[in-house]
Amino acid sequence: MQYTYREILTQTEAWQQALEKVQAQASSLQALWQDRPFRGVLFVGCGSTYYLARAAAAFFRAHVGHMALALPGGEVMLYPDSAYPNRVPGPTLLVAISRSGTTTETVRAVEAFLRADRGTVLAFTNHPESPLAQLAHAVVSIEAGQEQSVVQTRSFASMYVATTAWTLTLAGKSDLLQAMAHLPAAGQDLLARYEETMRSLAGQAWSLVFVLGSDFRHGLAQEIALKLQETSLTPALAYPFLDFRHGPKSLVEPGVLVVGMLSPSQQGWERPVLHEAASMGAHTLALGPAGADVVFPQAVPEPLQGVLYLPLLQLLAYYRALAKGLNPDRPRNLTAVVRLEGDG
Ligand code: F1P
Repeated sequence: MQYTYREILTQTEAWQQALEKVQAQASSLQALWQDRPFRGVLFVGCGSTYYLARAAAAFFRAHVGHMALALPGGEVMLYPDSAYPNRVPGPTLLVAISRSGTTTETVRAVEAFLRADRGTVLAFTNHPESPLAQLAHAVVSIEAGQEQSVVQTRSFASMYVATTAWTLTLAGKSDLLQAMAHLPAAGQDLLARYEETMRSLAGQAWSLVFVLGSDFRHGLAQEIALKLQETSLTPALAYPFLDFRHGPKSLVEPGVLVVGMLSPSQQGWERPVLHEAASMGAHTLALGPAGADVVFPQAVPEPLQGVLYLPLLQLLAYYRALAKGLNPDRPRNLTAVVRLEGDG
């Protein structure tokens, strides 16, 4: 046992490789984007990598300034006409995200997209020899993100860093790109400073965990909720901060934990949501700006902070599993890859 733990603790090495890989491919990735007048950008993944796709699509909209959608692989496989409408003139860029590069829905969605000649496929994966990598026009593969754990930890973070660096490369934001070099050290520093905080928080029997995050952080919040579900069998739900008030807060009571992935720029709106949850009896954990329970290095600009939320909240799920006598390396009912029958 313990490979999940080791993979969480060493993930900043995979972040570093993600940065190096994107940098090495920068000119070809820019050429791929400039090569065709893409009318649509569609991010696709399954489970964890669907949530990554949602976070990456929001970040892409904000920094490249182009509309972008994220959908689960199964939806694109079954409903292509609503995924990439055939009356939208012009090619679509399909960004396929998959740790294994083998998940049936993602691979079949890409195959159908290519058969219909609807555009270009860019893959982000940890396995360069995978079926997805063979199908794509271009591949960013972060082998250092490969893992033995069934649930995604360093793989997810490595691909998230890669999509972030790719987006900033297309956007020509070299200042932010250069600042990404500080992320691995910042991640290691946070793990050293706050692992114990996560372990003690995980010792409490939470009946339900809310993970709140907005903009690109919402996809990351959904991923953390999934980590808590998969790893520790804890009921967990993710919402954008302000939407939490529109119904979900009715579930708040003592024994509920509310995790807030605060944004420096909008914390003035977000912190009151946490205060309101606390007034209803919830325990809260705030991450990010100065004054939060977990404080990020202020030197890391807000757009780059997304990956910094992951290691500690992955540890929260990991330690919650241990506290419940579960084995994080063998999550109930799960396999590392979902292969559908008749899938070759
Ligand atoms: C995605 C997946 C997720 C699941 C778990 C294991 O596979 O199966 O659906 O939540 O994290 O990975 P992949 O397409 O990213 O390999």
